[in-house]
Amino acid sequence: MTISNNKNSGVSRRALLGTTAKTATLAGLAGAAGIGGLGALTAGSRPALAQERPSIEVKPGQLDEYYGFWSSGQSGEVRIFGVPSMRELMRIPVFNIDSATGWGTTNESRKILTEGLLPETRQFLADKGGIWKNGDAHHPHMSFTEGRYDGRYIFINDKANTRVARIRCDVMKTDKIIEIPNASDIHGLRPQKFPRTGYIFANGEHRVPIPNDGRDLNDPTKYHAIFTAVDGDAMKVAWQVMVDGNLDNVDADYQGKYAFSTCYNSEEAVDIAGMTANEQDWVVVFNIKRIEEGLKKGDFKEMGGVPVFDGRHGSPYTAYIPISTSPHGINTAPDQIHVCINGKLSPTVSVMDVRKLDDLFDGKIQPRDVIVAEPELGLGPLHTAFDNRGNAYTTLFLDSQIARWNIDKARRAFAGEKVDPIMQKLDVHYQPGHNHSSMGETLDTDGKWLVSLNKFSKDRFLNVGPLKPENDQLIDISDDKEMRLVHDGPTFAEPHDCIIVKADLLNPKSVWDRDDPMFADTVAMMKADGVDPEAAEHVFRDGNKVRVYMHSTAPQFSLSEFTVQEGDEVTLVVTNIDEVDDLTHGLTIANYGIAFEIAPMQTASVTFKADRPGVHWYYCMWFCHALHMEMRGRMLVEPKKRA
Ligand code: K7E
Ligand code: CUA
Repeated sequence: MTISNNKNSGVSRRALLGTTAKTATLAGLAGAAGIGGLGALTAGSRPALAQERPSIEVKPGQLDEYYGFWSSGQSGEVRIFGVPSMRELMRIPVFNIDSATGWGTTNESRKILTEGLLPETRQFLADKGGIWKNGDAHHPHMSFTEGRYDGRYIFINDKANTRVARIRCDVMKTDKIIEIPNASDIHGLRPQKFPRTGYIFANGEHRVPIPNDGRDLNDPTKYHAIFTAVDGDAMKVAWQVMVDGNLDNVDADYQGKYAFSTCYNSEEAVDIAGMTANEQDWVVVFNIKRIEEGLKKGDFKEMGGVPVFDGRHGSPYTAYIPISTSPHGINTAPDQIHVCINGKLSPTVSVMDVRKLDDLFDGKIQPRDVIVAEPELGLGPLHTAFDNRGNAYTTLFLDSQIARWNIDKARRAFAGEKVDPIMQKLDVHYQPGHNHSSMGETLDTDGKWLVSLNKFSKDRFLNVGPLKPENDQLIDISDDKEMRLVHDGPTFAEPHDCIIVKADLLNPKSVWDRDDPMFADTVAMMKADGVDPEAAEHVFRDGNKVRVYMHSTAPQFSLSEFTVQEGDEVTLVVTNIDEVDDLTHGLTIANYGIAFEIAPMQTASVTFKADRPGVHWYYCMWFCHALHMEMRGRMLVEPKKRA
């Protein structure tokens, strides 16, 4: 835990006055153990604040108040954190390959990784193991019902291989991944907030020819960027819109009428100089109701098997609002009115009033009329978060600061009143990208915590070589007078974004249901073979196809050996019949590249070619019992008779 308060050395007078008596009492009670659980944070220097601000210390045996869902950029996974302790609790493999859980190895995960691929991608991957091995996951967001998190799913983008994934929050596992046709490189992603999710809005960032099959290679005027609405229940593309420029980030309103994306490269250039030549780019607004009507009327072109609307300038389905060149993040405030468009190359945040969008689409006002504030905050504004008191928190990438500002004051200043919307700037370390406040993208925003996801950690941690961790800093925003930096949290490559969700909204299972869809196919196969998962052992041969069934119960696999012939195609199915919280087994087959998790009451399977004769021990790799080392058996692979 690091204490750093650069800009905030002063203890507020109110805090001091208000808590001295309580502090004395509590100090007496807690004795040497520290005051009110904040001993570590205040380190004796600022005991007076301990009573007023929320505690970041979560003592051994205590639970965090919030789940944090962190993306992991080029690591391709999602990580679950506890907030405010900032402890990493779990990793959810999504687009990556995972050695511990067998994601990418098991039949169940490979089905999820392959079923949503486009035919041309499947063909491309045919001689490369059949699945992508990397992803670039930026934007994790939970499903909504009427503007509130509903605990069903987390959705996340893959910029590297143009995919959208869904994670089931009841088991914290990825259950669907689809590749998006026509688009290239899904970046911005947000769920519809109202009436429910509903749509997942996903921005294809880079412009490419459609189809991208070798035509128009060097004719950028024929490249296009594609906005996609995914049906988040079916995990299928509902519709797409072709736009001008590049698409960057996206958000939706609280009314269910509009989605909006930041666009850069209105020049439609292919190099940096060209992309930043214009003074202005834009936000493109998508009129969901009109698009749905257009869908009924058939006012679209079918491309790549999905309906695509022409949303370029002049389209009835979109509106283009000029913004200073290369805006980046876009964030809807929980006041349900204001949308903050972060300037990036401009020191400003442009604030749009969503109530004006109907008039814009009806031609009653001009595009810039929807902008109601444009505070100048500092250099490199990238993303904005919100509290429950009308304040906004904008990351300043170049200034390495968070600017806290008041939306109402920014509106009044824009209207000509002499008022400064900026309340405080807090140094962060260093170069923040996203920030996120507790429940801050929902109607339940609570104004307690803010996480600043900083791209550089430089000198904040022990030196670990040329590649440094990022630094996710926790900031207490509960007091309007003073934001306080309370914790440095190193992370591996590279969380771009996170959400912070009240823990009581989620209640994941500790033991799998036997009828879970995740392994339903495998259980159906088992049934067809007449296998009872509780039974000890079964080996079925069908020509050179062999199906081996066993179960695990600490500290044994029900099969201590099985024999196959070199060249057999072996499907190994393991069911963990330990119906005990936290009693996960795993199965590794030595020198076969096979390892996977089998959590309580889960069935997992793997299919492989037994093309390596010899004795191959399979062993449990999840430490489960005093006799865990003995939890193993032999796969005997008989060599082919050689001439
Ligand atoms: Cu700003 Cu991909 Cu959300 Cu990174 S994006 S920071
Ligand atoms: Cu089962 Cu270790």
